[in-house]
Amino acid sequence: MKPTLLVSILFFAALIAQVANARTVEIDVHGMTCAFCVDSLERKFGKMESVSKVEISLKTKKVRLETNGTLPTIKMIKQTVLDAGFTPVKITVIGNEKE
Ligand SMILES: [Cu+2]
Repeated sequence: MKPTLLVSILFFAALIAQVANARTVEIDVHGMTCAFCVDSLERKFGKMESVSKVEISLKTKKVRLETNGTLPTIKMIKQTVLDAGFTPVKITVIGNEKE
């Protein structure tokens, strides 16, 4: 087997493993009232390496995170919301989390 082929097989295996670990976490946040609230949360979650996407709706008061693995943990998410000055009311994991 050519080394380049082996590398690409390994690459795809890693990619598939990552996709398999992908999950969406939805957080109902109490206390978000304006664009600045949204901005501060967006920034905090955006800084996290394992978070690939942050979507925040001021209308529904929901934060939706797309993550590449099992991080951040529910505990970390809760703490991040609390640190930003809001209350995480409910956290829902959509996807295949094995925690
Ligand atoms: Cu605000």
